[in-house]
Amino acid sequence: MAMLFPKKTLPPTKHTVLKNWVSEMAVLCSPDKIVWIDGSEEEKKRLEDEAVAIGEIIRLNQEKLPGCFYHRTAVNDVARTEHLTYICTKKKEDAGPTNNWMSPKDGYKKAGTYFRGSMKGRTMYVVAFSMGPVGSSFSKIGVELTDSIYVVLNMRIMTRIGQKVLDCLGAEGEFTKCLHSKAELDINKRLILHFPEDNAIWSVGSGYGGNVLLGKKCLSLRIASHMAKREGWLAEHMLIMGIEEPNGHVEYIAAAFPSACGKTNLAMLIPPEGLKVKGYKIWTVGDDIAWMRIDTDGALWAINPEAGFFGVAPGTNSRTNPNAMATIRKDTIFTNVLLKKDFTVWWEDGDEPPPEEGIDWQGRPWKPGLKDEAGRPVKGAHPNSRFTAPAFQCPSISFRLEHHHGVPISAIVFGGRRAHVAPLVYESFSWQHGVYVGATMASERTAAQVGKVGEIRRDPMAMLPFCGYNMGEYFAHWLNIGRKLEKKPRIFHANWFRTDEKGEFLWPGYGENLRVLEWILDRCNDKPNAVKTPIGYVPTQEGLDLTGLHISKEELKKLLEVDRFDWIQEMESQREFLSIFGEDLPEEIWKEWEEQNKRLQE
Ligand code: O2Y
Ligand code: MN
Repeated sequence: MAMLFPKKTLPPTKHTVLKNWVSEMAVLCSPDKIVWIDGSEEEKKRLEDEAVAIGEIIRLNQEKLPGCFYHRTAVNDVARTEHLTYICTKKKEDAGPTNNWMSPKDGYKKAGTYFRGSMKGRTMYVVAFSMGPVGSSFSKIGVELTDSIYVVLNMRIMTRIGQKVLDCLGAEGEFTKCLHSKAELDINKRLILHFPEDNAIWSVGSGYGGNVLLGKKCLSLRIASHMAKREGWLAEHMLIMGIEEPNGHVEYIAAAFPSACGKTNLAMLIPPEGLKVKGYKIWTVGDDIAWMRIDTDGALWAINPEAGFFGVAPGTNSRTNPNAMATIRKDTIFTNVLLKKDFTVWWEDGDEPPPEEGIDWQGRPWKPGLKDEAGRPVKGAHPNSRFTAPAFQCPSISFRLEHHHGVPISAIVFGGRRAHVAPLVYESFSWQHGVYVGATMASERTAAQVGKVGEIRRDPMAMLPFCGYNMGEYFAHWLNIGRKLEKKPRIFHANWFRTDEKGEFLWPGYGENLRVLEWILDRCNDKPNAVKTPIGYVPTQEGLDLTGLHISKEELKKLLEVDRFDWIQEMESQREFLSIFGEDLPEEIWKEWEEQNKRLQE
């Protein structure tokens, strides 16, 4: 069904499949207008002015926060909605036991009813974007159709967009078809659907973050993990950072932690005083996603497909993350934080004391000490409020972010938030053992999360919400990659959150985590500063450089302890979890589980 484009907005591409698809989606959504995004500065200015005029964003104090804007989402639309997120494959088993599944036919039909006519009175923006540097053979192109200027402005920061991407796509290039409409912002008519077999994403009824910036979790993890399985690479929920050693050599690590474990802080770490004298420097390549492949040298190389940070505001301050604070001083979009009278922003656990008054994330007047009807404190900023900021503004950004080839990975770190059981750090015995460690990693629920405090949530490789196919097959894919790698990164597990009997953290975290990374790099260089335990190699008492830290011998012992009693219980919990995958779980993972269980019983 061809639709005529108004002359002014002639599609700036010769890609017939793309043009036909845009026409077809326009017929479905009935926008008043179609605008092809070129990515220019003039266009940015125009979109900002228009979004301000219609109240979609608020211009912040341009003297104090140049180029910054404020956005509030609907009250029921403040986080990813995992229960409305589906993998739509022909066969249910291809989505696996950990994903919501819908058939493609049902998915298109159900979401189609929500999309029909949803853009009446609105503009459909056509945003061509590249995940990864434009033109790199490791990058992937997507085109997002959206009726939200907020989405366009965020995509502009988080990805590379516009004419240069359309040019790179040419007349026949492959792209992911991403359709988004806020529609009625009705949670009962919200769906985030992934069609890996069609290379398509449909998101409707939301205007927030991970649900609508379709290049991020939807394309770069769910769709990309499916592509990666087919094409022989890895799409992972990992930060990438470079550690410049005292001799000037930079080693890169990739690390996977579940959401809310401080990934952004770790990626932008500043060396603590005690280690700074040694001459370490940290280079941030990415804070959330890593695409990794085996290169011709037989090593694992990674790119960060994103170009910006979509970080949580509350808790971000000059102590926890000075680099993030420097990054968001200009050209940043703030979402759901508190708006101050002088049109600057505030959030809980930031740098400043609460303002005397402000407008909270729900648009209501707020002042410190405010309580709701039930007597509970009312927060000024939503706990999941965000900043969207360009990566190049980060003082620790690595020039390799724009490097087409990426960076070689020396170590992979899996981590979780465990008050007990998991030591501060340990090294797996082999790639296969490391995959088992990643497959069984877990976090305990904190008071800040919904559910029972302390409850264990297994989150393999931090990919549970993001793996676009059967996770049993995903583990098999990891094992296969290991078989092909000639220079395998070593695999570690870290836990910054171990507590003492009083519930106090034993490890100071933040910049001090570099001491653990230093040990990890020592291990990659075969330093014998480790002792063998049933679960892997743990630092010797002298293995970590603790210069300038006040940690007693007892505390260090507790931090590094592998308690057999706790671990035997842990193994039972792991067995229960692994059983979910039935026949799809590779036998190598069971073998690693059994051998570790045996070592613990000995
Ligand atoms: O709540 C959202 O929509 C965003 S979630 C998110 C954002 C940036 C990086 N990681 C995450 C995550 O949940 O892992
Ligand atoms: Mn994430």
